[in-house]
Amino acid sequence: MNQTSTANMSSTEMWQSMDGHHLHPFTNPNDLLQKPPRIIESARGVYLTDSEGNELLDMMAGLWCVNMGYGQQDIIDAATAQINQLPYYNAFFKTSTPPAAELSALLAEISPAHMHHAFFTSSGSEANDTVLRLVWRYWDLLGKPEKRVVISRKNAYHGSTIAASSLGGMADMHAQGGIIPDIVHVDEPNWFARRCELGGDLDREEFGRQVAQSLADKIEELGVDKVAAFIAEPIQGAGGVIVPPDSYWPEVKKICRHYGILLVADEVICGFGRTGEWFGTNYYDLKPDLMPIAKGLSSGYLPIGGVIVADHIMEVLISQGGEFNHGYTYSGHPVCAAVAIANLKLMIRENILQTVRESTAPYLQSRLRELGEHPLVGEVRGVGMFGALELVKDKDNYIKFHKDTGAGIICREFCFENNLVMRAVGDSMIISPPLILQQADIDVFVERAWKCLDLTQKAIA
Ligand code: PXG
Repeated sequence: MNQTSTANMSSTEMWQSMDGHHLHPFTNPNDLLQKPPRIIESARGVYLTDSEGNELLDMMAGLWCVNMGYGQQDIIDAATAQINQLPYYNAFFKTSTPPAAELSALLAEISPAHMHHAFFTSSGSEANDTVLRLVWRYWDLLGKPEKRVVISRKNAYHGSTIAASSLGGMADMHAQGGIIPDIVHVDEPNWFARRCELGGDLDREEFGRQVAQSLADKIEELGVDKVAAFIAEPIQGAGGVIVPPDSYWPEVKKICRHYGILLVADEVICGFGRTGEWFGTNYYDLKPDLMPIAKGLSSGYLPIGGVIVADHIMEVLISQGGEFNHGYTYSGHPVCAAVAIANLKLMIRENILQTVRESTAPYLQSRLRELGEHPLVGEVRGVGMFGALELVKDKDNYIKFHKDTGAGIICREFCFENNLVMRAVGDSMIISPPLILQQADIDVFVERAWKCLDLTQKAIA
């Protein structure tokens, strides 16, 4: 296939022709036969450059990960130095490497006060596979092997391996891959969606308490002796930037405590500054038992993830003895770890969390709310450097578009054409930009976004 000569092709056509051999993630291959992908060739700061020379404002930080932006020389230098020094060695069989050691110590410093250990993986999906093994191992060691069930939420995203996608609550993924046993799902705290279903008033905080209660009800239904853990993203990312009502997390925290089940806070997106804190867990004061991490840990420069483990779990692993039969070739990969260290040190040196909290996020959130005045936008959601604009048919009466309208996808395409990267989740237009975004970039974003909302409105009128 695609044996076409590349002699008279532009560089864009040449890459696109070669890309015909590439099976893309989460993509209908047929769509790419109709319209080949845009080729991204380089990037600096918060802007991407495609093969035609267009400069796109990247309001998604790649895929929720390039938190410190593109082209950070310190991170590039750290990778270069480490690949020269020691490109690979493992952490199995009682060995370690300086970067793996230093990164675990650095993470212990910035993690919540009761967490001092990290297991390393190459991705968030592997981190969540690790979570499942740790949860089961923990209860096993405590002599309660029947505590197996992990409760998650509908529309959660925890990754794409079989275990991670089972933990996730994406119906489309379950339809293709099935779901492994001992994982069940409860409702998500999606106030706007519920309000639209009801077509009217719904008290936000009361709704938050009700959804939290559905977790308690599920534990009672299953029997607490069967339930091992509850896993959730502090703020759902891929599900559509679902910011829970303020009442939700305090109730959930109480329920987990009351029933003595582990709380797993998936920090793959929320971690490393997205809320203006190191972790979403700090933002909501969750005190979790396990925290899967990835993405912003290295600002996406190299693949690395992990699980941060609470002290009381480590104590059980240590005191009960025995090998933890789990690990990946690249657990604690020295070059990836060196990149993560450089990224975290850069975040600390640039005081990025404080800048986000005190200046960038307040400005972003206030300008985002201006976009809420557009007739197509039924709800604006956002916290810190997270945002979502919910496109609706009738904002006064909370009526959504029919799903076949494809309002979100239409808007996303207009954004691309107008040099703006926003992600569409259904009809939610999502942003999760690099933390280094400047006010001038936010102004560019608002101007382009308003234009694309206008174009979308005209296209579907
Ligand atoms: N947990 C959460 C909360 C995530 O968002 C993962 C785990 C899995 O991480 P890896 O590194 O295995 O991909 C994620 C990943 C999207 C999108 O379209 C979101 C993610 C990945 C790919 C696409 O929004 N999140």
